[in-house]
Amino acid sequence: MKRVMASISALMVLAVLASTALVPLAQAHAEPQSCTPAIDSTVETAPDKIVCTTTQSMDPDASKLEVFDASGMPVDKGDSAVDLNDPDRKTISVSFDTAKMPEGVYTVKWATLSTEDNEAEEGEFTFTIGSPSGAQPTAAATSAAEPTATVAAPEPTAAPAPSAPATTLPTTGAAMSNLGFVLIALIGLGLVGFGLMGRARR
Ligand SMILES: [Cu+2]
Repeated sequence: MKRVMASISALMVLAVLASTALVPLAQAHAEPQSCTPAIDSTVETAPDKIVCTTTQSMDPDASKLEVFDASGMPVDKGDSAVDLNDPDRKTISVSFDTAKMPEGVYTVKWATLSTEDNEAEEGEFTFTIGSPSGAQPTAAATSAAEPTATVAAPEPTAAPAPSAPATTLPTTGAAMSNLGFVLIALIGLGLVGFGLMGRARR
C-alpha cells in the first residue's frame, strides 16, 4: 500500500509540473508581439510608419492602430491596415505625419479582433522620439507646460487600465486549459491507482 501511495504522489507531482509547463502555450489574443519602432523603444528620428506583428491572425475590418502625441493629438495618417500580403494576417501598420512628430513620447493604441478565437482585444504602448538618455524628461516637461496638459494628464493613468484586462484574460484562459489538463491527469491518476491497487491485492 505504501508503494501505491508513493506512486500516486509521484504522479500528482508530475501532473502539477506538466500543467505548469503548459501555461506558456496559452496564446493571448491578437496582441502586438513585436513592432518597428519597437515597443517602449527610443528612436532618434520620427519613423514614417509603425509596423507590428501580432500573436494571432487579425480580422482586417476590425483591427487598427492609432498613434497620439503626448497631448493626445493624432499623428498617424488614419491609414491603419492589416497587411493583406501577409497570408497569416499577423502584420498591421499605420503611417505617420512626421511633420507632427517632434521629440517626445508617442502612444500607440491598438484594437484587434482575432480570427483564431474571435476575441476582441485592445491596449496601448509607447515609443519615444529623442536621444537615448535625458531628452525625454525635457520633452515631457515642455508638453506639460502647454494648456493641453490637462488632456495629456489622464494618459499615464489610462495606460495601466487597458493592459490590466489584457493580463488577466490570458491568465483565466490558461487557468481554464490547465483545469482541463488537471482533470485529465486526475482521471489517469485514478485509473493507474486502481491498477496498482488491483496488483497489490494479488
Ligand atoms: Cu484570445
